[in-house]
Amino acid sequence: MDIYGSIYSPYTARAVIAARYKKLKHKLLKPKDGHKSPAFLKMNPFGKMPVLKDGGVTLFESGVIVEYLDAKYKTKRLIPTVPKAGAQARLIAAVVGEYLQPNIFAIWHQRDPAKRDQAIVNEKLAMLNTACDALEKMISPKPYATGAKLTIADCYAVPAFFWFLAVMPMIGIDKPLAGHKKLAKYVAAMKKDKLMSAVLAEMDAGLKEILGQA
Ligand SMILES: N[C@@H](CCC(=O)N[C@@H](CS)C(=O)NCC(=O)O)C(=O)O
Repeated sequence: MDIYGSIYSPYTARAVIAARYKKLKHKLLKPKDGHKSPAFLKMNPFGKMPVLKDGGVTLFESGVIVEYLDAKYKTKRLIPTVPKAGAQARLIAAVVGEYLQPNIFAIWHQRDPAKRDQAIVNEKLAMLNTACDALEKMISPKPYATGAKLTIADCYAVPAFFWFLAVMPMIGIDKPLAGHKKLAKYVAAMKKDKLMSAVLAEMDAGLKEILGQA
């Protein structure tokens, strides 16, 4: 199967983590003529990464891709089949996807001090704080977000916290998880995890490249 995208994208990283965890043979490809080319727009009319091609199946939207992979390739489930555990994992993923990731990117767009709108930054910081407070209560870093096994929650949370830790210093917040001990413990554990540490290193290299620091 092919995943089109770049791993620095937290959305692409969700799909890549899912595929790697399940040991699915796949290639991560950059769209040949960019993600706004007619060929790419045929796969995703919104021109966004990731896109998955699995035989005759073409999908976009990272959450849909992760769920598809889990439903089709049932070994190493990402969404626990027990309803309560499945809901807990999905809920963490939903909070990250709805309340953490978008606000991190909103602040990323304010990273240039010369163009910064501090009112937007303050508003988004407050929303991020609420999201972190919620996740602090939901995550059990043992070592994964819901316990001993990697789930969909980690597919979402690990890339999001990578971006969180990268972006907050850009607005002068050097220890963004100082007030959230469980989240800090989770992030530290994920940095030591074999699969996740490789993804994090690749995301870091990708981010440095887009920032021109590579
Ligand atoms: N809801 C989409 C969001 C995908 C998304 O926003 N991807 C970004 C990369 S981080 C992208 O491709 N942006 C390019 C653009 O909007 O032109 C998903 O979950 O897959």
